[in-house]
Amino acid sequence: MIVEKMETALNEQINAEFFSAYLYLAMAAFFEEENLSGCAHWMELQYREESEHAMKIYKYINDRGGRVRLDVIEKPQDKWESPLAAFEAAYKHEQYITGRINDLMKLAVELNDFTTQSFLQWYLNEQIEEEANVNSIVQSFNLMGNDRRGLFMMDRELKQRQGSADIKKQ
Ligand code: OFO
Repeated sequence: MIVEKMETALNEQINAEFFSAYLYLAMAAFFEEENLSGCAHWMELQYREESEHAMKIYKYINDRGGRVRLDVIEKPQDKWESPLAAFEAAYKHEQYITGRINDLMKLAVELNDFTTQSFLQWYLNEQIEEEANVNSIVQSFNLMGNDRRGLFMMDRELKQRQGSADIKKQ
């Protein structure tokens, strides 16, 4: 059985993960509109990954005999100044999510909830990759500057992303 305080915090994290999914889907739609199908594809896979992150917590709460409570998902921003600005926003968002996972871990430690600590370890590790992946894209965009050919190449590269296992290599 999971204590109520932990259950509430995990339910809030389900919402945060679904918001992440929604934000990345909004970015995918933005890139579609900009005719950058590789960037759109990358973001669409990110949307799927975030939904999986949410569902992993959903399952965990149920497995621990808790109660999943879904809340309203905030409307995401849907326009950015440039492809770089969108990826920068994604990087900032991942840093925010890392902070949230750290807070969840702190709470699990305070509550002596060893099972949840073990469960959250996966998310701590995942956040290292989430931040690193998007930051490396931001760095590539920065190097490229205003080079249109570079943008074309970058878009082609991002199209190669094949799913959660493959993204770690990009
Ligand atoms: Fe769920 O890791 Fe990104 O937000």
